[in-house]
Amino acid sequence: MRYLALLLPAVALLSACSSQPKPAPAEPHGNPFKGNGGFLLEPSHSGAVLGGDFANNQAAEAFIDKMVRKHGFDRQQLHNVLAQAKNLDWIVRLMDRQAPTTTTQGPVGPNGAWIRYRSKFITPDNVQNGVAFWNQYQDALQRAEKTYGVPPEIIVGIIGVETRWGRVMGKTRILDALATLSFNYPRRAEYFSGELETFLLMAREEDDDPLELRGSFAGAMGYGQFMPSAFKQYAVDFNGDGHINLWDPVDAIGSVAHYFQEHGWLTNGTVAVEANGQAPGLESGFKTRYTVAQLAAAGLTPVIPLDNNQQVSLLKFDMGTRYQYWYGLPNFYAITRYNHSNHYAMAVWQLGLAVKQAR
Ligand SMILES: [Ca+2]
Repeated sequence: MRYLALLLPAVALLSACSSQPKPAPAEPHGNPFKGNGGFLLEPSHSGAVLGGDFANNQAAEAFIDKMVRKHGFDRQQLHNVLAQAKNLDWIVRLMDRQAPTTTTQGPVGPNGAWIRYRSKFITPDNVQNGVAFWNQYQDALQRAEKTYGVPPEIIVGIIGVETRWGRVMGKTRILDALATLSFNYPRRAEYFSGELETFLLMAREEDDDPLELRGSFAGAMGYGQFMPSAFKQYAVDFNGDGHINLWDPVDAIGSVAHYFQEHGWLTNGTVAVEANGQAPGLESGFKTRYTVAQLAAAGLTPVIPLDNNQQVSLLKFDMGTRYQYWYGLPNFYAITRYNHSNHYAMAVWQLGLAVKQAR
């Protein structure tokens, strides 16, 4: 259905112009891509120049050309929308600060890095807020587990770490964020212009006003902070109202669960198992692969038995005075598909478990 819908908009726009006797009534927050009595002009007949912050920006012009050619967007409407997009220099500065460098070697630990990270998320207030969310959306969480095989604690953990269950979903206009990163940030322009393309398609399909949607400075949206590409691939209409709305908690619950199902979540599998012992000489992280026997030879034993032939990753968490080692199982890796970070994945899981235990 989704793929079919993506192929149809050009046809839908044409038929909207030719078959409707009257223009659609104006809505107070109308979608600028729909209605308003606009003409679908041949590209060669629309010569208006892009104004606003991205005027004379060649990447923006090329993007508009592509959207007209590939997806049948109305050039004038795209000009109208993108002329209202703001170039936000602070986003470029933030992205540069987060850019990977080749000298990421941190200070010699242990210095408590994991304790500090965990304490941002696993707090009594946060756990209580998670309990309230779980109780309120219990039915949707159970239905998501039944449909996708992903348990409530993982969905609750993700939405908690991402947005504190909808409290912090971002206030940046998505259009401004994605236009800035597409047209004025060459290092990631290819990725972000793909996201902007998908974002505008989403707005058209879902009848959202692209000038109104807000989220993170990188363009992540809603309860689960989906990028537009994640919306396209994994978001679902889980409350059955005919629209996929990332700002609707029930749609977000189904979409997060679907994301995990598609990223290899193993139903009823655990996430990680703590180890007794220390293995300072071994490389660690979610990308590492060891057999349980290899780790036993290095001096680690699991606190609960693991299949000896199982492939695991070795996880190492800085507890301040020592390192805590864990066997990372496939479901730990699945959580890192949401955000490629050992700390992130462990915090999601432990927050979800803390909320579960507090219910
Ligand atoms: Ca929905």
